[in-house]
Amino acid sequence: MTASPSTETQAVQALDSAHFLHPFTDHAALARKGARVMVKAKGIYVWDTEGERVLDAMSGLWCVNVGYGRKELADAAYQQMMTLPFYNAFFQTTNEPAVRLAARLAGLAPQVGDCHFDHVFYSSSGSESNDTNVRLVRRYWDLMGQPQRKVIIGRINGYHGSTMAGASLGGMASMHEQGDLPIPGIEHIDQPYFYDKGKPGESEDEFGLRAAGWLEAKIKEVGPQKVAAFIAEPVQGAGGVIIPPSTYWPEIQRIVDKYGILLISDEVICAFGRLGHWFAYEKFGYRPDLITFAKAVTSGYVPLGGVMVGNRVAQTLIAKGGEFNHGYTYSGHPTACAVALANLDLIERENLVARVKGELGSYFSQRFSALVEHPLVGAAQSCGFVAGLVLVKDKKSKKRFDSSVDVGMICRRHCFDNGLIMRAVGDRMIVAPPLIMSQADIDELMGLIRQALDLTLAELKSRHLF
Ligand code: PXG
Repeated sequence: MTASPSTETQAVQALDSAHFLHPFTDHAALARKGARVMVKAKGIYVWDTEGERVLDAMSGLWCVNVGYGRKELADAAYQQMMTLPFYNAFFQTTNEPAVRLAARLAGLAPQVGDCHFDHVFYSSSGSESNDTNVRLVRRYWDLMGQPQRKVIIGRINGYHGSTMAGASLGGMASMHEQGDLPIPGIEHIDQPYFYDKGKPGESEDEFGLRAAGWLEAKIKEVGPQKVAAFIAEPVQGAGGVIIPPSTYWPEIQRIVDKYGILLISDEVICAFGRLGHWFAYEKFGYRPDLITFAKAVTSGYVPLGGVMVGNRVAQTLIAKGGEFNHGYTYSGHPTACAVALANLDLIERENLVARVKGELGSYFSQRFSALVEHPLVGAAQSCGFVAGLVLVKDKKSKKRFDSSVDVGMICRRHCFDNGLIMRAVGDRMIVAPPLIMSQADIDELMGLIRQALDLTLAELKSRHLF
């Protein structure tokens, strides 16, 4: 990035700090530095006002699965806006894109055992969708004559959004600190992070069973009759790309079955091809009752989210529920749904799900896991097109950097200054690139990551921190 931006850029930066309160941002610090102003994007790249190009290995924010600049999506939005840009679905009306999308999504969610999805409830984001989940879960148990089942169990470092319910279901300590969260009725168990929490001599599979056991312990602690649901991401995304051991999900399924509680699979990041499946529960073989989706359903081109409502909940709600007093102005937004349909067409036509599951995913995984050879990298793993590595001070002893070093932020700065967008979560560096990446794009990405790691190592050495 150029040291001193143009006067035009500086003018935008000044307006930005005068008026725009950014999400998850230290506003005073940003005002001192000035935000980078992004102006255009194409394929896997984004450009700023200074003409600098960056490879966007985070797909916007885990969402631009089909890449940037897809005319088909702009055309779909234009057509729908000129026909019926918006109409509500509250008062006995519907619209064709919302109906077609619901049916299409139902068709894409595979039936596993008695787990079957015929219905969709729409929102405009992942956070709203998880608020909907809380409403649905509580309504379900009321209708089942068990209104005492109110408690929802989530996980430490899980991310389920930023509304009161979303932030509460999530397990981010920094979010809970602000605003007296979580709200009552939400409990958390620890995350299945083997590198961090595995005991010496314990195998990954043994650890997976132990980590799932924390759910059973929490259910017993709360009282099985009070627990309504467990919510989790198939692979924790914002928590640092924590890929669970293969034993974890089957054991979670056994436990939720044993206690009859609902299972919510928050697939806001993991669905729509990211893990090589339309929906991620299929990959891990579990049977959710509710699935949260958002982001890549439209590849982020317009906001849309929702909940896939499994038959256990949907049938009860429909048969016994009467009016469900919940919904959003934009539930079933025709333009958003039309863009989603065009996006699903693109994913299908370009075989993106199969590409991630097949050769390209294997190539990505092989190249990413090779990063473990770098002196700074303690472990590097991927699952489909999400990947995370941990930066360590000493590989042998697994010694980590002191949090005051903020090693992830050092690495992120070197990425950002050298043409790569990669996220830092504590001492973990993570990527979730667009699914359209070619083998050559993957090679370029890996080269940029290595370069950033080398620059980070050089800086740490020069500061006598390594
Ligand atoms: N669930 C999951 C699993 C998510 O990843 C949400 C819900 C909330 O979605 P909305 O659309 O309300 O933002 C998310 C969002 C990050 C980051 O820094 C991740 C998300 C959002 C913002 C930042 O990795 N995920």
